[in-house]
Amino acid sequence: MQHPSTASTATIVLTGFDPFGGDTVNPSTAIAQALHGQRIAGNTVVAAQLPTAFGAAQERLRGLVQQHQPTLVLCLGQAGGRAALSIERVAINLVDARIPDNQGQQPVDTPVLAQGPAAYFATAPVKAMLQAVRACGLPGEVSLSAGSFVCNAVFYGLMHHLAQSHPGARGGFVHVPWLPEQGTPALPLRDMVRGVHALLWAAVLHPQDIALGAGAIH
Ligand code: PCA
Repeated sequence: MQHPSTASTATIVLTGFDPFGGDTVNPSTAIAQALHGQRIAGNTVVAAQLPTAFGAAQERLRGLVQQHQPTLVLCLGQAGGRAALSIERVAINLVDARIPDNQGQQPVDTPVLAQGPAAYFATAPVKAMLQAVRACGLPGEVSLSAGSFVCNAVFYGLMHHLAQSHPGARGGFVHVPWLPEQGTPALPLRDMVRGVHALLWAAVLHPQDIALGAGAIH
């Protein structure tokens, strides 16, 4: 007989990206790896790294969802220049790459998915996640743009895939600042790990989001 504490097979898939654009590290993958195996309210975190490449990242993520049948998928990505854990609310159906991806692809003004809707919202509870980050004493924000590079495309592809094939699973995306050795503004890895751990708990414990004003005037 299985021990009750190990009986659950519910999974959270938590991904980061490999380094890109000349960087040698990517905090998103370091955070995901640090949380691999954590138990979060009956769910086990499975961490994985996605390639910073338009086509390959989508394929890898779809494979992970197929394999693990997760209740929640949270993708992390690096957003150099941002100062806070940046909880993305919207994924848009647009690719406009300012730099090539890690396979040399640099699409400009193409849809992520021809015939797809203009945008998807995160189904993870962004306000509850924000509240959890702030309760840790860490900088957090709800962001209304995940950019137009690989992260936005992966986020869009994830939300489309979940909507089509896994309606019971929720999805979200969090952009994270640089590590101190990469530039400023930055957050230490241990703080980002603490913040993402807290927001994962909030995501699992809040089937419905909370009402908390966090919008932008511009
Ligand atoms: N950040 C990039 C892609 C990979 C990553 O970590 C982005 O924001 O699109």
